[in-house]
Amino acid sequence: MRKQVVLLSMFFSMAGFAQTKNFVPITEAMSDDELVEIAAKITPSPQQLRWQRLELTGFIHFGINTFTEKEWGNGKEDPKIFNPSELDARQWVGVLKDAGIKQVIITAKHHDGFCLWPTGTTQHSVKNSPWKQGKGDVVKDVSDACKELGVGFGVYLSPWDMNNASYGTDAYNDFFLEQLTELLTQYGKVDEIWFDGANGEGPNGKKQVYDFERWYAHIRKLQPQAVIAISGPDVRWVGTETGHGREQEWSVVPVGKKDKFNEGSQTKADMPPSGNLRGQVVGSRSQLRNGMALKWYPAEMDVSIRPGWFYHKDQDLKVKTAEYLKEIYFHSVGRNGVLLLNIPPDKRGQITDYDIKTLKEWKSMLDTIFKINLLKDAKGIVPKKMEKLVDGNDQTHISFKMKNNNNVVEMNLKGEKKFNVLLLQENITVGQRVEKFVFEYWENNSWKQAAEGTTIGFKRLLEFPTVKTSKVRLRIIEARLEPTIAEIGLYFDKDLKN
Ligand code: FUL
Repeated sequence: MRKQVVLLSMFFSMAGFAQTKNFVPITEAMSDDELVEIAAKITPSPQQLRWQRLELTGFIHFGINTFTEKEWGNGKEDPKIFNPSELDARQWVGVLKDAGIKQVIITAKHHDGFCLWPTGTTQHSVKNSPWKQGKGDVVKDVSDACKELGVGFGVYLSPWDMNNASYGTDAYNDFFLEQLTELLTQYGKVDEIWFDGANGEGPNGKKQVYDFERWYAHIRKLQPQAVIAISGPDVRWVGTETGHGREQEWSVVPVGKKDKFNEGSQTKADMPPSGNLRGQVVGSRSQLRNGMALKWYPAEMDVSIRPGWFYHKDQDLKVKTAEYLKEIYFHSVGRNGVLLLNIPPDKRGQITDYDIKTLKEWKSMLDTIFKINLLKDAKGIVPKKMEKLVDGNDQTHISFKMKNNNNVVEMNLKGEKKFNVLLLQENITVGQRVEKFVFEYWENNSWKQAAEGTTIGFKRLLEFPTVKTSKVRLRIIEARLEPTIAEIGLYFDKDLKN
């Protein structure tokens, strides 16, 4: 019996289930110190942790808008215009996978209400289009490709539906639940469900009060491993659609207080974030009291590789450059977030060579920068044993006791090295704790500052003017509780202009 208990608890701690607490209610009686400590001990759920570690996820916007070349339809489009000549979902997933993307989300239904799968809930779907004589299923093609290529699979299902006659009435919430049931039972494992925040009028001019709570419970029952994003409880919208996150990005934020910032479509979402989502900082010490609870609610940065979310021929020459995507990577993944990069297929149903070229260049740029960690063979001065910091494992760490001034990592590089990129990671299975740090190098018998920052979180990347030295140190200046540093890396980006 005892053995069983021990084995069980070992299993739970290995699987990351033990001590997982991603939500803690707070009261006014709690002191500031108590709040800070609570915030420092909140950790991601296993679903959130898996999602965070993906770093790069991809969006595919494809649907009726691809054929009208519009960003938003009106729900009155004739399904007959949906007719891709060479739709190849394997190409989509393959191109994204080659770019380093680990999970792909397809717009199963956008605001116009047209469904990319042959749903039984409405006639407004691929089954009434000429594509494959109405026998096609884009959602299946994408989920099959994801499974075949070992990429996560997700669906975007727009709550706003400009086509369905029941929109604006209670019946629509049932209709939507049915659509969810189909998507969550007919395509195997689903890793992410993405609910858009947009809530406009339906065909009868009415707005819908979404029954998010019921939908969430349904998803948890049918696909418990999935994260529910944006108008959902697991993943928070960073507040822009530019792909750039905040320099200070906290994964623990106050939630649950209705205020002017979450009026509208998200008010029904359970525990919406409190305070200004678009604000400079969300979740700093002074903001912890803004809600009814503190919650692990990490940020996602969504952006399209083109100006629009859907394909438009006249944007072929406006595909973002690899150089700009690199900046986005540093400002999303490198700012404690997950990047959701949209790559829209064209009318043929293929990702164009313009997008592919950029993606290839981007991937090769990042691979080149992060190929060699110059600290790999460094010798720890303080602490002497620094292997855990360079073992490539984000769940092994070295912890520091701030109170005893034990807040420094000092390392000797093997000879003089040249670098301009710093990578830091906290072990978020313990919590997010660092509030301020500096990174210094030894030159002319003194320490000089190369970079400084506030939060680290799952991953922090910083660029700075090239430095040449044989000794470096990281000093943690402020933290919510003993920081647990999981990884440190130094790299040289030859293309960095400084
Ligand atoms: C927005 C939508 O209105 C856009 O069309 C797009 O789907 C984007 C990802 O979310 O809110």
